[in-house]
Amino acid sequence: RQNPLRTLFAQKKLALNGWASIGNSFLAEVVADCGYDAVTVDLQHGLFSIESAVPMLQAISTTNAAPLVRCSENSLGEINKLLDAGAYGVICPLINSKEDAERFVRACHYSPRGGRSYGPARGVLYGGKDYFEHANRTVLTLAMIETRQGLAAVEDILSVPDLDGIFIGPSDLAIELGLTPDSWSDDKVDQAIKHLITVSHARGKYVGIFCGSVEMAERMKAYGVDMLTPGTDVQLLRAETSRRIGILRG
Ligand code: 3PY
Ligand code: MG
Repeated sequence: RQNPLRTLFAQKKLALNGWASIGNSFLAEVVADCGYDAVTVDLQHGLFSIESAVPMLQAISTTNAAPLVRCSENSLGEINKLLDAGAYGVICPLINSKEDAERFVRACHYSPRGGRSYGPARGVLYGGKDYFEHANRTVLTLAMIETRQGLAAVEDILSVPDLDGIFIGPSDLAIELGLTPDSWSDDKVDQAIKHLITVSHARGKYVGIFCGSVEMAERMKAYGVDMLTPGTDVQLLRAETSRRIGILRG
């Protein structure tokens, strides 16, 4: 099975990525069924672990959305398990250097491109019997740039051949720039984001970004990012629930 995100990226079409941060398969299925092109199971800030991530990936794979994960850290063991569970792409938080990026992409690829160990338990169910033949070119690798160190080292990070692109974390980036985590519209953050998009696209690498508001998502669409996340499941649930309660109490 091909990675539908790679097809969209090749066609230069914007991919919309849902964010599953509640450790429940039904919730992940609902998010994926909303019409996203991909859904990311978030093991970094989602309050759950691999045992919950597996049924979430199963749920997402009942839809056409590409199943992605954000690993909790740059760890071969965890990344291997998540790929074995059928993830078709990995977003790795806090990539600060070329060495971090190399370590990350090595975990995502079989030899000779990397050091991924063989045992794709569910990967073959989702990816097909020929999983091993195509896994190295199917799995998408996105390094999160969300620190001052990462921002400064982005050209080096982008020089890693097997890295498909970056995923910008605007909240951590804002904190690192001395601002509050919701300062997505601040000029300093905006300038950093524009710079990251320009240098990545100049090197033919993809750019994904997390957006804390619809306004930000529209701005990022106009900036030409390849993939955007319009909020987490929790944020969207809260926003619409609060809106309805507001109307009814109003
Ligand atoms: C950030 O904004 O720092 C993120 O990691 C978004 O997911
Ligand atoms: Mg972050």
